Amino acid sequence: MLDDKQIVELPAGFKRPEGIDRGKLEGIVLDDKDATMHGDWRASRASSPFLGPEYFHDGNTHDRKTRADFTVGVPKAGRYRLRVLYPAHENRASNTPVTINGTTVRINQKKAGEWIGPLQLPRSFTVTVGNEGANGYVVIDGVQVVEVKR
Ligand SMILES: [Ca+2]
Repeated sequence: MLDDKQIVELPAGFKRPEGIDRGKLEGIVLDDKDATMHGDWRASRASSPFLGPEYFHDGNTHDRKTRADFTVGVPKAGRYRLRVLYPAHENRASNTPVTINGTTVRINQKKAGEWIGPLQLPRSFTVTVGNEGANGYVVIDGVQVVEVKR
């Protein structure tokens, strides 16, 4: 039996049952760890499902300094739709700002990730999730980008 105080390390490659396997998602999928994070992001696993080992939230600070920049590379310029991945919850912001290649839209994180687009995008672009003006927790778990074929 394990002592209560003992910390159990999960073996490398172990997948938590509530986690999303990025290999099963369509398109290009970045995890939060692939982003360049600025400010005060806090790791959590309290809500599920989530991608990879965890997700991050901003502590509901709407401090305007906490943001994450996902640099996305796609095979060719074209039309893509994308969504920010996060476990939805009632305490999330309903107006989280997401800036894609310079254009800002607001997403409702109380509900599961809605697709944004299709957008005409270059081979490399940035998806920034910030917390300026947010009215609840801003949460990042990953970004999914899917080509829109005619
Ligand atoms: Ca994640």
